[in-house]
Amino acid sequence: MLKIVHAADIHAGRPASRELDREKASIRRREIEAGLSRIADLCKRAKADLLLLSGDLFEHSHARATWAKEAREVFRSIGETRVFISPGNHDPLVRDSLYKTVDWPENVTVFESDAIGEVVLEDLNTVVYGLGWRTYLEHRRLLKGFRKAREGFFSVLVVHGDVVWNAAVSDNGSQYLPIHLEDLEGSGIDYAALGHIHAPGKFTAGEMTAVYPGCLEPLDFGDKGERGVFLVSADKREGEAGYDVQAEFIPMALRQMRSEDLDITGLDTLERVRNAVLSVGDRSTRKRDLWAIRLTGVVEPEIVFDVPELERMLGDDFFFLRLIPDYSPGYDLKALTAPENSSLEGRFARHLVGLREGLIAKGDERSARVADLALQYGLDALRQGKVILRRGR
Ligand SMILES: [Mn+2]
Repeated sequence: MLKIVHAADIHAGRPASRELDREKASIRRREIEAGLSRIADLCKRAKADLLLLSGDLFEHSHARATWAKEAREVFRSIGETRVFISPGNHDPLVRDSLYKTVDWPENVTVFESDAIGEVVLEDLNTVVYGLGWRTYLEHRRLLKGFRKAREGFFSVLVVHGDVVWNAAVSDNGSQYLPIHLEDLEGSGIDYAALGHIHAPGKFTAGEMTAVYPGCLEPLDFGDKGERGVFLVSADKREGEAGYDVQAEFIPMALRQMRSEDLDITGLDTLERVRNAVLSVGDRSTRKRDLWAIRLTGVVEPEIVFDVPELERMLGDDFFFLRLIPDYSPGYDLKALTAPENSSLEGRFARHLVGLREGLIAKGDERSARVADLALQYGLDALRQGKVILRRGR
């Protein structure tokens, strides 16, 4: 049985979000850089024959030469595992690429051409095909018409690219090496080791199994959920052509990105909001993960929470916390819009509520939302002499 560890999009060197303070940014950067050695540990434990790295291993403009030296030693430490790297859009084979300036160990193959190359591994009855990016954008459909050159081997393709799902409808002109499903289906490949999409996913096209392992560590707040690598095994089918391919997702990320809504209706002090925020998740995930918490609900109009201060108060409880105010002021619209209310506030509220309802009736949700905000800001201005921004940052 052939054993493969397949990873992509490590993005070593990537600077952490500017929102992180210096200490945490450097922790995070180090964690992302060290991802490769955790993958190597898995290769040793699983006795992997192959390690496939499908691009964006590092960021050309940010990766340190010292990281590349560490990476070289990590690869050397898994001498039993053959490593295949297909550079992507963040680590293309430009002139001063670390792929060219570092003396990589013998077990490492970097696909340096943007034409598909092949490496035949007779002892494993396997052929590995792959290609590398040479520029930061690649609009060419480089796999178009590709067909494996050899029969009778287990065939693997390593490539960083963008599967275009609706190619039959329109080729949307991806700038990230568009791959049409027919390019994979017609290739005769058994396993396509893809990279570029940061969420893990697996699909089949004909007899072929294709996997996007996703990024190793979440890199942006959009990268929610587990992140990791795929452990793949391939077995020749008894007495017939083809292989049974199993691809299992192995979570490996040290931290997760989390988003939650928190209803703070009725809370009237910073301390109470602080305690409510501390009811989200559990102690260990708060300490470990990067959180974005949206404060929703209805709050007394006079109350404005100092969100940066709140984040400071909670700084030790979360690895990282971003609070997004999105609550509404609890103006008593029923009393304000009552016909007998002849105050300026009353007339203003009746006008805006009427406007808003008209817009809702027309199905114009967006303008209705603007009218609602105008109502809140107007009432703030009339009652408190200032406009209060409760939303967004
Ligand atoms: Mn990437």
